[in-house]
Amino acid sequence: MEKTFLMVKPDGVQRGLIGEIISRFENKGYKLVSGKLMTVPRELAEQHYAEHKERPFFGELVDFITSGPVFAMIWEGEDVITTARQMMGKTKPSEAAPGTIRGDFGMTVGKNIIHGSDSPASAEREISLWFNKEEQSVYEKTIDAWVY
Ligand code: 3AN
Repeated sequence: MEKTFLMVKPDGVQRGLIGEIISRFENKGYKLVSGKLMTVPRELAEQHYAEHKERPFFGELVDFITSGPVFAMIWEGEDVITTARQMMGKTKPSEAAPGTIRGDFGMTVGKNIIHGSDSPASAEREISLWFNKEEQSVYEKTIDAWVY
């Protein structure tokens, strides 16, 4: 079964949106495999956003993600990588459709509430960057028989 890495960013944590965001993915039928509230070390933030190293907003991005606790998560389910991105909405909240997380709660591109892996390769990379092997262990969820 496919897994993805999702993270409630510091703005989402401060605004009390962790529960709302978890509910959306739980209600859809996905399984929360792991989750932790943590302050992000600068080195981890730089590794996480390595692909944006040359972008003008890289420093701002790292400053923001290390500015307060985030809620890092692993979610599992059929096509969860693509579907979670759809549920998050476009990067720019002004382009994110109503009904999506960014469409409903986001106001700026910098503070856009949530991060989600954008491909199977980045999901694999980000899950192993943020969680050790023990934290990645999956459990049975009986409701799955009614979801699939
Ligand atoms: P997404 O998070 O939707 O995958 P990316 O990968 O294009 O978007 O950008 C990574 C992060 O960089 C975004 N979540 C956003 O917070 C930030 N970002 C993107 N563009 C800008 C920008 N022009 N100014 C400031 N931050 C930006």
